Amino acid sequence: MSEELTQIAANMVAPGKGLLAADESTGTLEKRFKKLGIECTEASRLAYREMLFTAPDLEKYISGVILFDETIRQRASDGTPIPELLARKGIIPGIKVDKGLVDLPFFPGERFTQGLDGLSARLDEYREMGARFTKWRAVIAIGEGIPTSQCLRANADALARYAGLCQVHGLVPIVEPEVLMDGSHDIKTCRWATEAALHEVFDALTRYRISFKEMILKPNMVVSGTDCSNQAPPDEVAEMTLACLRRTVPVAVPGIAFLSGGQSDVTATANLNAINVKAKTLKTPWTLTFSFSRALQAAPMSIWRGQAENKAAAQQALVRRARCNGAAALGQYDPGMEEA
Ligand code: 5MM
Repeated sequence: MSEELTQIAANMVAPGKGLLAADESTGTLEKRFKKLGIECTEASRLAYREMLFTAPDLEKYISGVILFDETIRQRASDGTPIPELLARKGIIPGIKVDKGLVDLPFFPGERFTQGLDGLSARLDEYREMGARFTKWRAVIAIGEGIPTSQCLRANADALARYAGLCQVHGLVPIVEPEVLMDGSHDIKTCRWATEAALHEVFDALTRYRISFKEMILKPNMVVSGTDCSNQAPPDEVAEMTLACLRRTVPVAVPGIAFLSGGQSDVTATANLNAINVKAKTLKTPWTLTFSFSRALQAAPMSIWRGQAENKAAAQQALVRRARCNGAAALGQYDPGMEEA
């Protein structure tokens, strides 16, 4: 089992490839559809996701797709189960297994992730359906007096217990501690919070005896807060992000796949590229790639708008973003690729 998981983790971060996060819960997808006037029904969610997954050449740049519970149970219009449709293209099916966020009592503004109860049985079911990796997202907010050590520890412990269950059930865990961009804080504050979060996460993973070579880390990039008047350029994002990772992430972790966190799609690509350019000079040990949701889907979703006649153009937009991010994962992105 261990060798199989090590191989799956390596394939998830194959050179020039990354992950498509399509695991929006129904409420999140509904909000995104609503902004574009797209009706949100079980059928429209399936049509949208089938459009994404059947995009020609997607497999050249996308190693795996993170699915939502509803989607992994659905069938494409030709009757093929969605996980099988992906596997036939050489894309590894994955599944989000957390059950969302709840307020942390007595800690205003902080939340923790639920979903450990009954997880063992769900993991067996998902593996049977074809999933080979999983994802659990913890959310850390920056604000006055937060994050607190209690919030960091509660979330890190849950991530570690989730990761252990996945590894014994034959699934590679993606460990996602997301420090949110929301706020007017500067990049140094994000660096501090991200370093504290990652330190706590790897402390918990060590205490719970998690195998580092059988997991993928999905962190935020270290960036300026959304409302900060001084937005750090890609060079500074790369410097701060790598400084933070080098102080916290063990060499045995095979890959780091960043979330986009609300950055624009082109900004996320430029930052990922700068990170990889700098990583080469520092000879960092991990593959540094993407596991984007919004930064891959914003363009195709706004083109598709629920209309079958927009499918081909939406798929082209998705594959363009995937190609640009695949290049950025190698440190070979050029803004000219946006026009190609
Ligand atoms: C797709 O969004 C995922 C969470 O969805 P819910 O909040 O609806 O459960 C999320 O975990 C996502 O995978 C990551 O945050 C990466 O997405 P971005 O948009 O930050 O790249």
